[in-house]
Amino acid sequence: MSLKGKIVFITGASAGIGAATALAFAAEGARLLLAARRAGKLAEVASRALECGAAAVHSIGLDVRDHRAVQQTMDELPPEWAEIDILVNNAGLSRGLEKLYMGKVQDWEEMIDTNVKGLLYVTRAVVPGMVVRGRGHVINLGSTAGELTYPNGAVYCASKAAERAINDGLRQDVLGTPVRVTSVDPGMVETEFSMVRFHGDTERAAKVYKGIQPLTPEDVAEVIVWAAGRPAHVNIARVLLTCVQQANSLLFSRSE
Ligand code: NDP
Ligand code: 8X3
Repeated sequence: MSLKGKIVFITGASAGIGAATALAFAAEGARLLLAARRAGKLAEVASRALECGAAAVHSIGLDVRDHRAVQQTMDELPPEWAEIDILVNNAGLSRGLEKLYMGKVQDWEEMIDTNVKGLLYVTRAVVPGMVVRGRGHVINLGSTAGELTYPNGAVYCASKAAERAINDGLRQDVLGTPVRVTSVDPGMVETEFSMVRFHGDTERAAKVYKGIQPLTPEDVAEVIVWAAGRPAHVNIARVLLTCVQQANSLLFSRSE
């Protein structure tokens, strides 16, 4: 399916997988609706997307945790941007890596509010239009963490297990319409993810990728664009991808 001129809405487009996905859809000539909280970073991605071939870019400062802001932003989109073809529910984060019984409630709330409730708010605001128009594709970012819980990561893993359930539930609920629903579930990808998880502790973040050649954001973006480009009658339900040095959430082969 050609992605040229399609309206692609990407949350969390200011960095990492979201930014790479914006550039990958740009190369296909898509029209990009980009959202995140950091306007400066988003503006940089927007101008790179135009250089890469995006047909047009519209950037939105948005915190997906704010239900009212999400609904209002969607309700007030300029008419030429309102008919979203592809939604990439990518905005997400982890906070902290510690035993559940020692965890910080604020970290839990940030993860659940962003990864679960934020994803739901955006989905609720966008999918009804897809159903009415009789076309659309929702691509959610899951994780290996959603399949297999690892120690000290229970709440992040739970948020991605919830993503998995929501992805499967939505696919059942749009059955009978042409709307497609996909979960793209990567293992370790080197982005700002670990810096955010460790609240800016660069040394701790670097250790995560020690002795590993992790996935790049571009590896994941390629899969997202591939899923979106399948013929209209094909629904890719889920893609699980890791670097070759990772078998699952718990098992790695690190070089010295
Ligand atoms: P990054 O930290 O590099 O990027 C996260 C993006 O999400 C940023 O653009 C950030 O933008 C945005 N974001 C975070 N909170 C909010 C919010 N409340 N409202 C709007 N945007 C928000 O991480 P990744 O690219 O690695 O992560 C992207 C997705 O991929 C996440 O869902 C993550 O869970 C998932 N994932 C990541 C893996 C990894 O190893 N990196 C592996 C598997 C899945 P801003 O701060 O400007 O708002
Ligand atoms: C991100 C991958 O293993 O760091 O979802 O949780 S992991």
